[in-house]
Amino acid sequence: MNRHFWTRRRLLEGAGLSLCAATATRAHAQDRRRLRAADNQNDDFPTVQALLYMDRYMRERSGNRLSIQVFPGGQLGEEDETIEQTRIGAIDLTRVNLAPLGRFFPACNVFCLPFLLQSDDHLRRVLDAEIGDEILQGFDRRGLVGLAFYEGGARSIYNSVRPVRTPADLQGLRIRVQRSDFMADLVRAWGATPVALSYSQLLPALQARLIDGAENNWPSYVTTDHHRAARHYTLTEHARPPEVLLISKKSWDALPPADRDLIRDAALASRAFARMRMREWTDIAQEQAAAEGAEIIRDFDRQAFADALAPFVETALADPDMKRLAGRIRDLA
Ligand code: GTR
Repeated sequence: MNRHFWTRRRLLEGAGLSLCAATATRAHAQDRRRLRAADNQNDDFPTVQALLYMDRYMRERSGNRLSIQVFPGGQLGEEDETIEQTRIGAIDLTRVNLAPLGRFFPACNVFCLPFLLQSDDHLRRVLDAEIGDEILQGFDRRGLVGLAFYEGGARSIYNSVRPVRTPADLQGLRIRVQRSDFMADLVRAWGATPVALSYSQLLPALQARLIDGAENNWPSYVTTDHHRAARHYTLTEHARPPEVLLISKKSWDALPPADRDLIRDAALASRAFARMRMREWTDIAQEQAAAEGAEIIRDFDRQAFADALAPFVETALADPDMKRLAGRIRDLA
């Protein structure tokens, strides 16, 4: 027997197990999948942390075969762009706010209907049940699969010019809004001038006084440093559009069912994690804003802000779908 052959055979027999393992590892490496995820918030923001949590969850349960590469800070583009890129499959996952999605999926605007959602608990009752599922399923129409909602917290108005206590104080102020016609109309109905600007351009625009203010939740106000540039924060809590995690239908359809199940499980687990983080960050952000000189305005006429928006709400509710949806949400208050 050819010595070389004999040695090889012995080697192969003796190392039978590790050979199998090696083959398996090769197969493993072949179907290894690293999904690319976009988020426009900074590294330690709850939504980005939730994506990183999801990555760990998937790695642990797939033996490192399935993972997520997270691109925070708008590296892959502004929300409009990442929605589109995800639709066409250039990005696998994107975490975005529901307000900019309202242009493509009008039902999302219901979360921006002023003063409709009363609290985080109310929002949770909506998102964790039928309405939430319907909205998630609605993304299928345009090449997206809705995986989970993350809470966004309540949005309030802030500016660098003066303390705002009535809608009259907003007259003439240039207030930045997300790319959302709905939000632009809302701000206009208060007498301010809406300016649609991307999230990343907002701080320089505030600093250069190109705009006077914006509206956002506590963690966004502080993690972006807006609280230093626009220190009057009026706790209007006028809208509560949540965040959503979407996966490209193209990426989704290319995955085996077991991987899809794992991704869904990971998304749900990350939702619980994000909630906890969001609560912590909301407290931290409030304290930090106050400690660093923001003026937090709690004593104002909330009703006057709601009254000023009555015609706007009436117009929005002229749409029967919106009216029905808003009614169902109100019933869960
Ligand atoms: C934040 C949200 C971002 C972005 C931002 C904005 O609350 O997390 O995704 O939508 O608001 O105002 O642009």
